[in-house]
Amino acid sequence: MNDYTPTREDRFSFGLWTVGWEGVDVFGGAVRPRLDPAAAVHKLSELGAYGITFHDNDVIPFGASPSERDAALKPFRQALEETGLQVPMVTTNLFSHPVFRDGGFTNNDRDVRRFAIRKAADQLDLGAELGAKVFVAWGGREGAESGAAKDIRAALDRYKEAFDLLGQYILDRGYDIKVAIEPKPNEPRGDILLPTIGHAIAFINELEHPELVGLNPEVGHEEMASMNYAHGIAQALWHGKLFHIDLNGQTGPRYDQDLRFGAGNARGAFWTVDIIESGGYDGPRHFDFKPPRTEDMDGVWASAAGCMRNYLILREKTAAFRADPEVQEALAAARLDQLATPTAAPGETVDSFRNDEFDPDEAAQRGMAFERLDQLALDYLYGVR
Ligand SMILES: [Mn+2]
Repeated sequence: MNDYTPTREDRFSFGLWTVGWEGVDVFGGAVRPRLDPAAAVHKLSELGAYGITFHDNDVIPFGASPSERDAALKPFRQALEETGLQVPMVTTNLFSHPVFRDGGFTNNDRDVRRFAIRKAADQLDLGAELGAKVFVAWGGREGAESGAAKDIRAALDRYKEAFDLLGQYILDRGYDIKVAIEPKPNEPRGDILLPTIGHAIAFINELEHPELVGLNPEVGHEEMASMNYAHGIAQALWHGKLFHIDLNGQTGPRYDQDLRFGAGNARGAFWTVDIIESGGYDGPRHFDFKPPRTEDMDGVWASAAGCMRNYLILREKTAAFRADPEVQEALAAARLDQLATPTAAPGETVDSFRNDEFDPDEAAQRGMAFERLDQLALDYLYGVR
């Protein structure tokens, strides 16, 4: 029996802001002390993670002078060297400081937009230096609460302009970094631009360098919009756009819960691991969760360990499900092989099968046998198979 102990080969990574969340929410202040970034690196390494990710201001205070910046980075870099922990992804905080009250890249104030792009470029420089391959762009403040205050078409022009400028910056500097947009429907803004995976994919197609930009879909963000996360990342894979993932837990369309991965919608988590493991995604298994405010630091680390443990449990269960001969048989009964077969044979046109013999009434009698197949999956999930 597997004891579900993570190793670096599992490629688990955590945002510094996840285990470092002090518990400040809309209704209350901090419940935990600030977590030293270097200490977070050591503890995550000890727990079996291979990577840590961060927003610029998770490590470097906003507005730091060059010497303050170096001083803040020094112990963090040293901890990375000591542990061998990787920095596979970096991101920029364009939402906390009051200057971003109306967002960064789509702020109505042009001066703020220019500042936001400079701030993102600075973090691209640092990410490149630390070996990051992905730059996540979560536009949490890019949105509105009211109507006329935001001209959505103009805002999308500015959003595109920001990604075009940063894409050119990446090319000019020769950085081996791709950008991953993280959709979210709302919170903190009443309505956020690029609210779902689908909106973001359509937007990327309008960019100057669409090849540099893909997605970082988060479980909770899609489920807040009542979307099916596994379907969403499957579509992102289909477009070749799944550049990164944010794993966590959510219970339906409510506030962004950021539960540890595997908590919340457990059935959704099963299919999420199934598609990640079988769909060709080869990036980090990154957790973006918030250890609840109820927890002290021991609880924080228990929560982080739980993310990895749940992933490994589900990885084992989904692999067993896929390998089960009875499942193979149920997949065939559900005609998955037919779905994988092109509707037209090579060279056929619509006219080729215009006169096919077909009895709709007879075909209408065929059940799809999906329930038996799904129950086999639930038997694995519930631990009885
Ligand atoms: Mn979230």
